[in-house]
Amino acid sequence: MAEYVILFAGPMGAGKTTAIGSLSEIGVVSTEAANTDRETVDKETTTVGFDYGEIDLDPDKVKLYGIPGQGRFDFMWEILQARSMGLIVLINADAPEPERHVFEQLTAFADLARRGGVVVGVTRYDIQRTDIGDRIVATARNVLPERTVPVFAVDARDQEQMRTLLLSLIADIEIRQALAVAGA
Ligand SMILES: Nc1nc2c(ncn2[C@@H]2O[C@H](COP(=O)(O)OP(=O)(O)OP(=O)(O)O)[C@@H](O)[C@H]2O)c(=O)[nH]1
Ligand SMILES: [Mg+2]
Repeated sequence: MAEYVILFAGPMGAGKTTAIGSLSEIGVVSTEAANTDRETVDKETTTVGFDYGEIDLDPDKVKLYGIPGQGRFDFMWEILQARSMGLIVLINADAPEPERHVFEQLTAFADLARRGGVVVGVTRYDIQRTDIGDRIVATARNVLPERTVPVFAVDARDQEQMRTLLLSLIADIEIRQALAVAGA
């Protein structure tokens, strides 16, 4: 049995809090406050501390942490990054320049992405279907040329889709651990 600590990062409104709510088997601990930046994302609340949830993927136990998308809370990022083994970057397809967010998030969490596993989930694709897939893949290759970064279109509200994303991340972490043990 292994215990994994997974970090959800991404811009405001990408669905980090929603995704942790979809996945968690315990009541999610979240720190939502009124959103005073309705111009960037028009939703009522935003995360100001972090989200926390847990899921058992027999035999493994997974701890899920979500951080705020608003940059001014970025002191939390370093603390949680150091504790994490895998990174899920969520990007909302309906944001302006979604690939810029991919660049910013993968650059901010490059240490974790290199040390652990990493996947990208593109959310809200049903709201705005664009040709951003290629641009997101190209941006991820630019930031992390030594890594293969899987990119999925997901709905953060959908438990099954979020499980698929999480399981692919855990497979990535396990493969890399096995390769490290084998000295590859
Ligand atoms: N239509 C649609 N809505 C989605 C999808 N994924 C997430 N959402 C919605 O988008 C919103 C995302 O909000 P949050 O989960 O608060 O986003 P967040 O990333 O935690 O944002 P901050 O904490 O403010 O950084 C919620 O209203 C979700 O229900 C999707 O694929 N399609
Ligand atoms: Mg949130």
